[in-house]
Amino acid sequence: MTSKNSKQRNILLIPVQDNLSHLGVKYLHYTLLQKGYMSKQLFIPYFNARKETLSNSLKAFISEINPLYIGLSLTSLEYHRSSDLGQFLKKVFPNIPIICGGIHPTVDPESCFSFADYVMVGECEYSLIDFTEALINGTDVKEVPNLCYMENGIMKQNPLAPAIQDLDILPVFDHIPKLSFIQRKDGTVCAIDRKIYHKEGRFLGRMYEMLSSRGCGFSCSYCTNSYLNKLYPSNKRVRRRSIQNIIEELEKVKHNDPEIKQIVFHDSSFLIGKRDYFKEFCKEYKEKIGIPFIVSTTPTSIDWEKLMLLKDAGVSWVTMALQTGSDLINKDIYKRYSFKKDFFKAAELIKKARLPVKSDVILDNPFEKEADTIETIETIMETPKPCLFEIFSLALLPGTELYERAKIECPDMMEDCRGKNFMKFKQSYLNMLTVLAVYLPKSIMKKLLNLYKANFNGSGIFKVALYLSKGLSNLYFKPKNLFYWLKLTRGDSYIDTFRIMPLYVKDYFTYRNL
Ligand code: B12
Ligand code: SF4
Repeated sequence: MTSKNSKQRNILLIPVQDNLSHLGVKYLHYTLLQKGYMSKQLFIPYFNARKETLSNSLKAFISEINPLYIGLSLTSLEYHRSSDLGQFLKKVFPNIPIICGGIHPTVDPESCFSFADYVMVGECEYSLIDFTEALINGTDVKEVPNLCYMENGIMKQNPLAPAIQDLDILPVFDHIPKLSFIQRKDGTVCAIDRKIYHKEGRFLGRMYEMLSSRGCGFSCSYCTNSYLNKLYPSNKRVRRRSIQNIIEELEKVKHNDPEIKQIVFHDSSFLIGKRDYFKEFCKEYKEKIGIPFIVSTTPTSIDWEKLMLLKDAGVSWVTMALQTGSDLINKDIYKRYSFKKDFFKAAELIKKARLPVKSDVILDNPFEKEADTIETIETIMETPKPCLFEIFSLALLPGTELYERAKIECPDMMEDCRGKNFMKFKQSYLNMLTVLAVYLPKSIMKKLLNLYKANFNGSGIFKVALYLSKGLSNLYFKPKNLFYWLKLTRGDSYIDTFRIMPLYVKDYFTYRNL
């Protein structure tokens, strides 16, 4: 049994990303606090091991709190940053154990032992409590579920604890997270209060990001959800929180920061599920929260009734990914059973509801032929404007079905996804055309595409036309599209559009995504 006093040792959790939007660590931090442990969360958006001012103040902060252990959380994107941080911490604080977790350690635990003493896979709210208790009590951590450790140079992996089925048992959050700190650009580390959160958080700290469920109804071959579905085969695909539990969190959040302008539900497939649940959710949300909100889903789960319920409750937009305009790639390569016709049907309904289309596309797929990418471009051209597509470069993530397939079928096209910038796609003519299709009128795009088809290797005329169109798009069509897109998210009101704009401008230029 852990005594009350021994619980007073600090624990330090660091999400190794360049912003303050981390839900997984928030869950760990709040669960530790709920159980009476002294967890502290530290954000390090500007961390750079080579900058002395940054590392010295980090050293001073960690020495002062002298944590029992340091927990790092990372996606594959943050692998190199985490490795730099972990090695720096090991050098300065050789006696403080480092444990890491998150989606990258879950899919590729072994790769994290170069900078961590322990790795945890899967959902870890309760296994991290077990780990903490074992450290405090001096018992063997090697019994802790989900834990991986090294023994004689070989990685040992303990059995997984079952994933949490009743999400309502988890603590509800605050908008300005409790006992949380940030290392600012000048190196100083300070506690996060509302003023600092509004300066440093994404969207001027005026958006509240949350999850109303875990999991996804789909199992696309490139996505780590396909890996998680295999890791937890007996899980329900989508585990939902009760409506009361979601509303309780949002009421607390609204009270905590009355300046919140937008709620973002990061659920992978918000609209999959029973219709009655949505009816009830939209009614309660409208009555008790009433702040504009954003959801994501797959095109196949959008219908008129659900859209109307969402619109009435104040939805700003519904993100629904296209990924590729090629049905063949969706079906055979991505195992994503949402096709072009589903996308267009949903896009038309969204247009009819006077909401803007927001979608995602994946480029740089080694399995895609030129004709497939052209289909994507043509699908974007046909999408009702104003629309917004976020364009990502495919990362072959370890553990996913597509990764395993690519290893066999196109080994020379494999690249290390650790540290890969998902937002940076290859600079090919077709990729450039894909981006232009989002903003340029169909008539101009048709001419460009015809020129491309006629002059495969990019003739002089094609290049001139392409770069002129790019200039025109950047100077006129893109800003116009973005403005009218934003206006539709605000019920077509100019006043509300100008009011919300400052939230997006800084973020758009910093992170290049919404
Ligand atoms: C919500 C979400 C976002 C949100 C918030 C992200 C965040 N950092 O919280 C936003 C929109 C900002 C976002 C952005 C992006 N995301 Co995202 N996102 C998700 C999503 C849908 C859910 C994540 C989540 O909150 N899950 C619920 C929590 C509870 O789970 P969790 O974070 O995994 O944490 C648990 C465990 O991992 C573990 N754990 C976590 N940290 C630690 C630390 C320690 C010490 C321990 C012991 C345990 C532990 O315990 C936690 C509690 O159970 C996932 C899909 C997925 N299945 O995870 C993708 C996912 C994480 N995103 C992904 C990507 C690629 C991105 C983007 C690059 C854009 C894009 N292409 O989607 C950007 C940039 C990310 C960034 N680092 O800033 C990938 C990452 C793949 C990879 N291997 O790196 C995922 C897995 C989706 C996918 N495509 O497969 N994302
Ligand atoms: S629909 Fe999205 S979140 Fe769900 S498995 Fe496919 S890519 Fe992943």
